[in-house]
Amino acid sequence: MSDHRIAVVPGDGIGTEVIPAALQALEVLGERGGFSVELDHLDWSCQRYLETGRMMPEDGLDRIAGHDAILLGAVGWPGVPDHVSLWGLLIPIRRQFRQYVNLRPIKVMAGLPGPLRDSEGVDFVVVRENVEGEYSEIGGRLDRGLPSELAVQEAVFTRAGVTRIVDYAFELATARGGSLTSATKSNGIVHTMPFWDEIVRERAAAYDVPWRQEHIDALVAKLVLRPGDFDVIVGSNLFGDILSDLAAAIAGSIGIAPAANIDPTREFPSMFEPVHGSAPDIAGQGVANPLGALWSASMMLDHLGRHEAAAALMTGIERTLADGRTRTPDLGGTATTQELTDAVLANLPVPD
Ligand code: GGG
Repeated sequence: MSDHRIAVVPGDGIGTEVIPAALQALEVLGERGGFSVELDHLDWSCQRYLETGRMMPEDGLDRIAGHDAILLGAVGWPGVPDHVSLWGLLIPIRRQFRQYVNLRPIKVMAGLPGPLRDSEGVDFVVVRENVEGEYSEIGGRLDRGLPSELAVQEAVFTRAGVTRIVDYAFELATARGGSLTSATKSNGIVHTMPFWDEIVRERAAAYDVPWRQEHIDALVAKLVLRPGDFDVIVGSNLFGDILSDLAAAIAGSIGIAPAANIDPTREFPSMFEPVHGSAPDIAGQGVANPLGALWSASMMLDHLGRHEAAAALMTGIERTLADGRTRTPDLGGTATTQELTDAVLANLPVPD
């Protein structure tokens, strides 16, 4: 019997190119660390949707509910509307498995300066609320195709949902010895955002953490001007998604950014995925950056209690970037996905 059972969903486009890199790393680290990983490969994707009308089988979630973790590549492909692919796969997994935290750390690493002037040493985490908020099925469209056509989309914020994500973010800021910034827009969005702000203020009283709130428009400007001022940023589903793409760009490329969709209760498997999407423009060329998938695999190892292996993989990534000789095109180089993966594995620290 294996130590860890992982559901592997490469998905679409470059997801199918970067997930093999993560699996290669898991194999090497398992051999070195004396643990075994059993992989269940699942073809859930837009291709499957085009063939069967479903992104995943009807009982898909039941099939993976007992796994220890899910490793996902990317979702989305031209010809399948993005809301169909997202709501047919990624969002049901996040919701059904109560993965209410989407943790998206970012660091400006030595050897990979970001596009901003003052970004050396930037190291912050976006804590994105992952199961409610602006991503909601409540709403509808009327008078399709008529001049009177209209669309209504409701956002859903619950006291329990906001409280638990805000608590998670304050606890993370406490553990990091840092600060918390809450992303809001309570000047324009007059019901849900003042509610969010009230709960942040209430929960702040329980922690000894410096904190502030920023309207999302001012926050993105400050992130560009002074990214070093931030430590933990907590935001709603939509704000957190936008902030984490910006964070990845500050660090040099969305290709390196990882994400962990976590059920902190551990009742259900958590899911680990690079932040980037399926990138149809470069898919099939073998040049996708595997670092986001590798960093996500490191977060998965940490979640599974394989802290040494997780740290070794991060060291491999950091050394490879610092060395600078092997870079995929998004990082300004000409290396392939396989060459960059091999470089990271060659840069793993020698085990004791
Ligand atoms: N690897 C993540 C991925 O494929 N993301 C596609 C996407 O559009 N995600 C939107 C979201 O995370 O809400």
